[in-house]
Amino acid sequence: MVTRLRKISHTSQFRQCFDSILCKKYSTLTVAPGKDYKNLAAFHKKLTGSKRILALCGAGLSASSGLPTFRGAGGLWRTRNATEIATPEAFETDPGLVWLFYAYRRHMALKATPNLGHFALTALAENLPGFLCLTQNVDNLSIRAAHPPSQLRPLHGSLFNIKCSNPHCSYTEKNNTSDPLHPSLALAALDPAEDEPHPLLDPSHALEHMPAADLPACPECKALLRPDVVWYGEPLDEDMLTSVDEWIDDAQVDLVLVIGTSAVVWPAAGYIERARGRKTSVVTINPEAEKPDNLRKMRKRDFAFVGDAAVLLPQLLEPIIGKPGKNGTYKSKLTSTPNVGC
Ligand code: BJW
Ligand code: ZN
Repeated sequence: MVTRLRKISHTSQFRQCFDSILCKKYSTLTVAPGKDYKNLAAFHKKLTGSKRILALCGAGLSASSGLPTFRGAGGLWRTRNATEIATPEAFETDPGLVWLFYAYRRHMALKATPNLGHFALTALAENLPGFLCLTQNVDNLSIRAAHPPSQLRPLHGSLFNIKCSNPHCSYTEKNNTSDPLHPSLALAALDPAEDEPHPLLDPSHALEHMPAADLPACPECKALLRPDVVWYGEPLDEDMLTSVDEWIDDAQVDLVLVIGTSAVVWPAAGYIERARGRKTSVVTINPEAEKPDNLRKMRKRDFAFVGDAAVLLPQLLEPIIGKPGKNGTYKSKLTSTPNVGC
């Protein structure tokens, strides 16, 4: 029965891929944005009339916390594209390199702090029970900004969850924030002197090949451990996708916030159009929001705001969440909690 359900659900993930291809094919048929597409007052009017809001967040939300994005500037790690390393194939070929990449990102995420964009979304969740936030980010910054877990779906997993790479072994660790995670990954947890590049980011600093036997191993079956994140070609968590589908189907979604994401990765990107009803507005919050590709996808009710999500979100959401306090957060209950797992 479970296998059958999984098959159906995998089929639905594949169907979303086909939908994306159709969407691209017919995207030239969509209409241009309306004249008010960057009008803050018009957006505030839509926002305050919204009961159900869905957000899709990406790496740009954490950019002003100092964490690099995946694509475009900042998407290079040593000489490789980050998107090439985040794959099962890369892990099979060179697990040591992939582990160093993740160990470095764990270190950077632990050093980073949530920004006003994360806190503004937390405040929106606290003020609006009909708000659901889908994040593609694995840095735990939304959790650390005290975003209520019941209103957050970390679609691509977490840097701080570990699992066994053996598909027949169910070993997992939640919220493991050890840094370094393992002695073999100590280089990733190093803090170089100011003005000096991190040795891992300096391509002229050669990396010794790390034999698999030196890497973190499963205490139960001795296979390699791996980060519990979703790589290309891997299915997203079934139960989480079901809960998102159910939430979307429950009632009309009034507003979709597309925050700091290139929205090219599926099934995440599919939720933007999946949630669109006759009266839904989609608002893009991104330094590239006015690029022709985005404007072409927009409909009359949609909005686009160009800039840093950490600056824009507090302004855009102000009618619901108010202004941040002196310490930059909203109300006293919002505190950064570095070691809370998801
Ligand atoms: C700012 C800013 C500031 C900068 N403020 N903004 C063809 C069609 C459709 C789908 C497919 C297809 N071929 C293959 C697929 C499927 C594939 C896919 O989508 N590929 C596309 C690339 C085409 N998808 C998958 O494989 C998914 N699985 C799947 O489909 O399973 C099906 C299945 C069923 C049954 C059995 C088996 C399988 C899995 C996708 C997993 C993605 N994984 C990664 C790595 C996660 C772990 C990690 O973090 O290391 O997720 S890849 C990477 O991309 C990561 C991100 O979460 C994700 C999205 O990136 P994001 O966040 O949008 O970042 P960027 O860099 O792209 O954009 C940043 C944006 O911020 C930019 O726009 C900037 O302008 C902006 N910005 N500063 C606001 N201050
Ligand atoms: Zn195992």
